[in-house]
Amino acid sequence: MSHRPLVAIVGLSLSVLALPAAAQQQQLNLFNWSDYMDPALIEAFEAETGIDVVLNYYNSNAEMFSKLTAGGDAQYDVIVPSGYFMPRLIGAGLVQPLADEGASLAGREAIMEEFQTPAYDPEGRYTVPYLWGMTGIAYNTETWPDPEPSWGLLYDPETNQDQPFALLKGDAQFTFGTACAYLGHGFDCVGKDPWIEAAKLVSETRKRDNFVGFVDATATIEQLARGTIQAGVAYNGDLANKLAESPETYGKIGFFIPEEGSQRWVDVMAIPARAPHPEAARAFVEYMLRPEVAAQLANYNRYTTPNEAALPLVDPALREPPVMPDAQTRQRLVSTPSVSGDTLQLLQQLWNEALSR
Ligand code: N2P
Repeated sequence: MSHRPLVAIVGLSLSVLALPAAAQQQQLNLFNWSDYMDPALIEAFEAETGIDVVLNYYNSNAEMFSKLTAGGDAQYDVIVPSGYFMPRLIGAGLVQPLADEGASLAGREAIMEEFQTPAYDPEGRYTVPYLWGMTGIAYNTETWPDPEPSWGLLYDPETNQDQPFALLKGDAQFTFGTACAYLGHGFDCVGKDPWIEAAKLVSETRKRDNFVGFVDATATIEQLARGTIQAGVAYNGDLANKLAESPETYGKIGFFIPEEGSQRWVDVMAIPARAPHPEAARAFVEYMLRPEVAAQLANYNRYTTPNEAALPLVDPALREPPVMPDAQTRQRLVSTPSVSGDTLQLLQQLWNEALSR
C-alpha cells in the first residue's frame, strides 16, 4: 500500500520524460538558402515520416554562419552551407559528424566520385552534397547587348561609367576573389598581397558614384528586373528559375562567367553540433539522397545534382547551358578554396576595412 504512490509517481515521471523525447523527434528545423527547396518534397517527407518540417532561410553563407555562432547550432537540425565554408564550421565546433565513425548514411554511394571525398570534408564525415552551381555576372542585355565577358563590367570605371551596379553581399572570399581575378591573380587568390590588392579595388569600387551597394544574389535578380541596377552578381540556377517563371519580367537579364574566372560551388547538407533532432536530421539527409528525390530537387531548382543515380532522371534541358556549363565555361570555373587560420583572419580584417573605408 505504501508503495503505491511511489509507483504512481515513478510511472508518471517516466511517461513525462518519455513524451518530450518522442515529440521532439517529430520535428525537423531546416535552415536553408531562400528559394532552394521544392515544397512538394517537404510535404512528401512529412507524410512518409510524420516529422514536421520547420523552414528558416538565409541568403548568404555569412548570414548562416553568424546565426549558427549565435546559438543556432542548438536550434537547427540541417543546414546547407557551401562546401568551402565547412572547414570554418568544423573548426568552430558548430557541426557534428553525420554518422558514427566508419558508418555511412544510406544512399551515400549514389554520389558522384568527385564529390565523395572533397577537400572541404576529406573523409566525407560531415557532409552530403546537395546541388552545385556557379556564380557570375547578371546584367541588363538592353544596356549591354554584347558585353565582354569580364569582371571589368563591375570593376572598370571605363567599361561602366555611369550605369548603377552592385557587388555581392556577405561573402568576403567570393567578392575579393572576383577582384583578384580581374587584377590577373586568379579567382582563388593565393597569397597575402593579392588579397590586399583585391581589397583595395573593392574599396575603390565602393566609392564610385554608380555603385549601389552590396546586394544578395537573389535580390540582385529582382533589382535587375526592376531596373534599380544594370549589373550585379548572381547564381546560374536562380536566374534560370526566374526566367522560366516569367520571361516577361526577367527575359532581359543576361548571365556570363567572366573569362578571368569565377566560382563553382557545391552546397552541402550538414548537421549542427547541438541539433535538437539529430535522428530526424539523418532521416532527412537519407531521404534527400534518394535518386528520385535528388532529381526532383534539381528539376525544381534548376541546378545540377551531384547524385550520379539521379542524372538519368533530370530534365534534359538541365544538362545544357546555362544550367550545365559548356566546356569553355567549365574551364573558367574554380572551386573556392577553403581558407582557415591566419588567412581567414586576414580576409575578415580586409573585408571590415574595405566596408568601412
Ligand atoms: C538559392 C541559391 C543558393 C545557392 N536560391 C548558393 N550557393
